[in-house]
Amino acid sequence: MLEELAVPYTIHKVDISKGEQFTPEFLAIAPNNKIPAIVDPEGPDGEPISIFESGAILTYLAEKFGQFYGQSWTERVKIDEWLFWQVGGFGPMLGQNNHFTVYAPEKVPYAIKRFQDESRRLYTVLDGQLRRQHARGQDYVAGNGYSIADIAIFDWSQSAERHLGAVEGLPDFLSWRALMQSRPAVQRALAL
Ligand SMILES: N[C@@H](CCC(=O)N[C@@H](CS)C(=O)NCC(=O)O)C(=O)O
Repeated sequence: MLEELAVPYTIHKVDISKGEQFTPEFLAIAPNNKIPAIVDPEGPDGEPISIFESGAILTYLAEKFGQFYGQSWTERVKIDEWLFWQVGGFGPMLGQNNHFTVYAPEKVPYAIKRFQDESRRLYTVLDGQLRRQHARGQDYVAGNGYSIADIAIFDWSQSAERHLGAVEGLPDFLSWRALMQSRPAVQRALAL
């Protein structure tokens, strides 16, 4: 999002494998001890503001800079649907998929199947939405252009092969992901 906006920013690495998300300094801005979080020294009314939760960060930046959040109330509602879908479903379910298939010290077949099935369902829902968007001449997930919904969904989708095994039967998803990967700002961000 920051690369797309072309605004200046400084990255502070928080190494969650070393527990740095539990330091008092980080908890002061992110009480849920999860990345990402930001501090904007020029927040509302010129005062600094800290923000945690990726959806809140994206809507804040979209509103502050007036970009990637549609042109009408209706369009914003459509973008919100897919932004909330990501933060409430896609992200958490793929996270649980990763946890039980990759990190869990004990292999629990029920949990692995549960979250792999749910991942497949969510990717299929996303593929269907993109098919509807493509049918109305739109390349992106929601509304009438590139938005914070695409930005939110893209990062997890980079690991679709790991979540699903084989990415097959999702043609509209794959063409959208390739389009996202071709964006210069996305390439710059990934290179970081
Ligand atoms: N709902 C949060 C989820 C963020 C999240 O899951 N962050 C993970 C890394 S991808 C994390 O910081 N985990 C550290 C921990 O759980 O202690 C958001 O969208 O910002």
